[in-house]
Amino acid sequence: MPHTVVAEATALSRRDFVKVCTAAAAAVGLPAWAGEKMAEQVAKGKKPSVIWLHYQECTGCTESLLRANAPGVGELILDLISLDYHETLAAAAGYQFEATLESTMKENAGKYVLVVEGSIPLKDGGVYCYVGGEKAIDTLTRVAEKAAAVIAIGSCASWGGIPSASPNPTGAVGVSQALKGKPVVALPGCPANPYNLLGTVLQFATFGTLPALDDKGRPLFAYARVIHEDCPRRAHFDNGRFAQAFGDPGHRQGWCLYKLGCKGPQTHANCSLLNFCELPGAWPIGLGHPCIGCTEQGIAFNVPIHQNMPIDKPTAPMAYPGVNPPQGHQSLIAVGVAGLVVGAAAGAGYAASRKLAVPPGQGTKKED
Ligand code: FSX
Ligand code: SF4
Ligand code: F3S
Repeated sequence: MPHTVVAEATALSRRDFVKVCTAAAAAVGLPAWAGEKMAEQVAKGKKPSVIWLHYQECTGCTESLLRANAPGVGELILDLISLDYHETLAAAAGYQFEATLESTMKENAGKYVLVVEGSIPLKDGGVYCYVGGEKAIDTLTRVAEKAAAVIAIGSCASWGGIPSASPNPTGAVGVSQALKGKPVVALPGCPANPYNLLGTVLQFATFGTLPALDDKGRPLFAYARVIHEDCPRRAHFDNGRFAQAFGDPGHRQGWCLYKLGCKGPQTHANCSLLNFCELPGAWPIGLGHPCIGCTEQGIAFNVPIHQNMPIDKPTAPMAYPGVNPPQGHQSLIAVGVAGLVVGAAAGAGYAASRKLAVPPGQGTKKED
């Protein structure tokens, strides 16, 4: 067996593990029994081997995975897979570590999952990024050839991200552009939301299949809706209450950030429902910053942060997520299930509308 670089042991009892798997399955839109089935597979030692390659990026995707609370998304993912090669987390180094890549590929040919973090430079023959003495594009092509599935984590790996911003000095592209003809699951986000890796891994490890994707290779369970549809500040948007400047009274009261350049109306992502680090409110809009469209090629690092976006869905939803989400620590289970409930309610319109009135003399109309 290849050397496993990340410890597999966790402090979770089997009962807790089944519980967390079930909640995680629900959070990412899989049936609850998928979590139970996954826990059974893990008990039988059936974990997919994963090779994780790093190229041009900031390592924020790995960092956000590791910064979750316990029992966290990161811990759960590391329980569901056998992470056999990961350049950031490896204890080994040099030739010994590079040998792990070769042995993992050999022993799991056609069965391993390749996760790529970071963009791939193609300009000037790809000379701008070498790892272990080999060009990024060469290692990527070689490792992807024998992979059962390829996952691009983060915006850099999905479509080039920050390294591809104009003037794109290295000719940085995403994995699907570098590997012509190979299906790639893209999980954009800068960093990617760890839940989206969890959902993809859960499905692959349990059923051996990949989630349904949109035309950009993004799983529909996470990227089918724009943030504006599920934003906790949406009631303020629909009632014309906008922050006009950072730090003004509207901003301090949590009003809509549209006029500060929020890209939520055009950005497909689920960070409004499944926040980062499993902390309610830990996402850009939750912290008072407009969305910069980090999951969208053509918006993030392209459209100026404070430029206003067109509105395609002007009609108010049937129900709003709460405008004052609870703050502080919350468990994976609570966040996952809350995310599912909010998503279902907002999507299906079961709950009563909670439109708020504009306080006299405050707020502005949308068209202002
Ligand atoms: Fe890119 Fe991931 Fe942004 Fe960083 O590595 S998506 S620069 S947060 O972390 O690839
Ligand atoms: Fe939320 Fe931005 Fe839409 Fe306002 S414009 S409701 S802050 S997504
Ligand atoms: Fe990214 Fe916007 Fe969410 S910047 S993390 S898609 S709020």
